[in-house]
Amino acid sequence: MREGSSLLFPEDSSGERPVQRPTHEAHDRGQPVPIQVEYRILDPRAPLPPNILAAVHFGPQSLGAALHGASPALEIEVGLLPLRQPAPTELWFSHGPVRSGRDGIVRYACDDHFLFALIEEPEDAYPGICAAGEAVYAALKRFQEQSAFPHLLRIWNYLDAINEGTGDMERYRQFCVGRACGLGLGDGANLAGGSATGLRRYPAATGIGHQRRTHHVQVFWLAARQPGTAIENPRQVSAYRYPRIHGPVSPHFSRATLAADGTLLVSGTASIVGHTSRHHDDVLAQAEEILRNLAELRGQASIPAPVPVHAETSQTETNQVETQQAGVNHAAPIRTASDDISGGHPARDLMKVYLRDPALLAPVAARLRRSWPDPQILFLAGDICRRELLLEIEGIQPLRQPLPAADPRTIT
Ligand code: 3EB
Repeated sequence: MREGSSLLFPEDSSGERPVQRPTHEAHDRGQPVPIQVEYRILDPRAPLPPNILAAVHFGPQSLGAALHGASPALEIEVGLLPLRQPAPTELWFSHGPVRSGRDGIVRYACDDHFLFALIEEPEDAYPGICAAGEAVYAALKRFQEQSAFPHLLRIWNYLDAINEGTGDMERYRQFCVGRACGLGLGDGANLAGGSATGLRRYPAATGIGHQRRTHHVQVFWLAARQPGTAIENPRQVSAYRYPRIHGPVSPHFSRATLAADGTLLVSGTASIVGHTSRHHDDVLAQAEEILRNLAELRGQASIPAPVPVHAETSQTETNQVETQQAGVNHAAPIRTASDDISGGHPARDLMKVYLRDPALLAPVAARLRRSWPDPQILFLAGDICRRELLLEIEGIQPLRQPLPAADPRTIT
């Protein structure tokens, strides 16, 4: 591996690896294709909407694969309990024809611009979570090295019983060891603090624990033909530089990826300042800290903060989702550049909120609603990778760029 670059997230793809040639190289040079994603409540009896690259379903029930099998989209079932019903599906829209397939343990779907891929491995096929994580990440790395979509933008990691085990044997910490080994980043001792390798560029990520046993390690990712930019948060020590007290091997991810189209893909963000967990037993204080971290990240990516909402809404949660789906967006002050091509679904911030204790939903939801004018927020019950943390929030923030004032679409 070349010093200073990462196979996961190469500095420069030109001539660096034998990739399949892109079908439409012009796209690589031209205007970046927008990432289009939304949460939508689907009729479980209906087929997936057209033009879907990937559909991420949440909940214990197996909803997607059997019923939606006609679509080439990659369908993913995340076994975390949604805290509001009906639960939306996360839909990643395609741009042009979708091809799907399987390569070893990797299932994938791609269009000409983006690839979504999934590995789900039964844990009992391995001696432990470390070995399972290593196998998953070795397969991911191998796949990505051959891929026509060499730029890994975003990874999600879901595992069972994430806080089980003590000290360095905690399953999350062991998963981090396996992840680094699978990526070929050397043994744990060399990686503590992340400085030994010189590797600095990682995709954004989420690492969350299932609250019921699925017996599987589930890792899925978004990769692109065009590179993104890794963003770090000055309020937080980069995760890959965490000191040894947090485990034998640092977690390898960036705080966010700014994709080529300006979409900010924000990693799971917790109440961590420096490298230390803050506000151990106070979920609202953790929420405030997370909002500060998110605001700092937005600043780093030069995206203006959303305008606070002062009026409480009387709509039910379901109505809010439906209103947003209809494209009504009274709170957002500006339209976004990708509105033009999103077929009547204005680009919006998406947030996914993982709560260790579902009983804390009401106060957290009330607090978040004050800061985010038009979020589509998906609340899930999930365990955070440090046991003192009660809350973690990830996000997708589309490019915000005012259209010219004369454009009639800016008049609301
Ligand atoms: C943190 O900041 C919180 O191991 O992939 C967030 C996002 C966290 C991703 C991962 C872990 C991961 O350290 C935990």
